[in-house]
Amino acid sequence: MFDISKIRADFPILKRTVNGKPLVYFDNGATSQTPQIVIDAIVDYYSNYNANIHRGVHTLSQEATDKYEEARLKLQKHFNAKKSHEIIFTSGTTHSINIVASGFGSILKEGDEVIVSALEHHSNIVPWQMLCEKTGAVLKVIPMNIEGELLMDEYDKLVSNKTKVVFVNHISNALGTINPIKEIIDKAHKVGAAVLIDGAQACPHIKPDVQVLDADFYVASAHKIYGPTGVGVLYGKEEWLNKLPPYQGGGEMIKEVTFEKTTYADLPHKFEAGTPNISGGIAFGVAIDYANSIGFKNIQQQEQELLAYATEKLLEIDNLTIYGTTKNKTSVVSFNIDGIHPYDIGTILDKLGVAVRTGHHCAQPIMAFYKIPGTVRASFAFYNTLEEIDILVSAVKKAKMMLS
Ligand code: 7TS
Repeated sequence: MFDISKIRADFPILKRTVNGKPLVYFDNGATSQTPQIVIDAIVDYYSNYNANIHRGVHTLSQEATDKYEEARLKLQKHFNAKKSHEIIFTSGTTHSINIVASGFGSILKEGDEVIVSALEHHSNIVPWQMLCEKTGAVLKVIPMNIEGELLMDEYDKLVSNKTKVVFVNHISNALGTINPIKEIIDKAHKVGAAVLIDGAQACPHIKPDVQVLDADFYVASAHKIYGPTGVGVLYGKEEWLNKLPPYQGGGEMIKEVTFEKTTYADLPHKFEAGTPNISGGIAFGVAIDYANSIGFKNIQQQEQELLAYATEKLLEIDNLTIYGTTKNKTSVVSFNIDGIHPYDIGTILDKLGVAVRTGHHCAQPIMAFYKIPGTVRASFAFYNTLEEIDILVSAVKKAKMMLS
């Protein structure tokens, strides 16, 4: 049973007030909130077994190593990776994408093509542009329509034998669109191209199965999946991870070092140079356990109810436009009111205790498509309620009155 008051009690931050009002946290797309059980895992690590991993013979180091590797196994199971060494701990989605994009620097040749979508976060654009500058590869873009959907007919025209890698998000952060990634992957594979899926916005809502998807790379950040900041995951098929060169050199990623030549460690360590975010990795595993204990079906059901209600109520406000109107979307409502800057609405909402994100959401090409500077984005999680949406709607009405 989905008991919302019990669930909300898991998140201590939801009890706080902001500007004298109860916090209404609708910025889950930027970072989700953290349940007590995840906070406890971090405190437990620093209180009881803080030590470096993979090196000590002493008890604390072994305990820390065991817990960290246990977290890797939890992620392997969650994403359904074939092998645990296909799970690389990173500092987050941005880091994961940079590892892959930079690795393709040794594979791409001048004139090769790479394909991105119009719906990407800057994290999944800029590293690839840097790669194109370095290699002479050409960046092609799958365009979008006014609903915020990718034009798959156009994608069909872009994919060719020149295509070497395709990188798209599973879900758009600015609009909430769920992209047809299975179709994108299958079509790319027909021409032998690799596919990276940016799952940063998907993983809070969906349990991805990397084997069913047949994704070559799938990346995400713990802090959007009820875990801590500073830790993320790069799933990569073994064959691809073996093909890519290491991203960073340093301790723990080597087999043998001499001044003449260094040989690299096997997976996953080849991509995990230096001391990682140990407590973060362990807490990531706990967060994944927590999300699974709620159940992704329950998460989606609650969020879809919130999305439908918020969409209906916000559209009752005159001169309010919602961007991202596809039926196939997650719990994100990105909107503007004619003649009012999103930042001004966000500032008034904050005075009323409602946290939203305003601006271009690190997706400037989407804003350019709609010819707007940005939007107000309310992004909901399963611990949000219909009552909170009523508070948002009346706060937006108040802001509109004050700013018109
Ligand atoms: N990709 C997508 C689709 C994202 O939404 C984000 C962060 C990133 C990559 C980068 O993740 P990071 O953890 O490495 O920073 N998105 C947002 C957002 O929508 N608001 O703040 C951060």
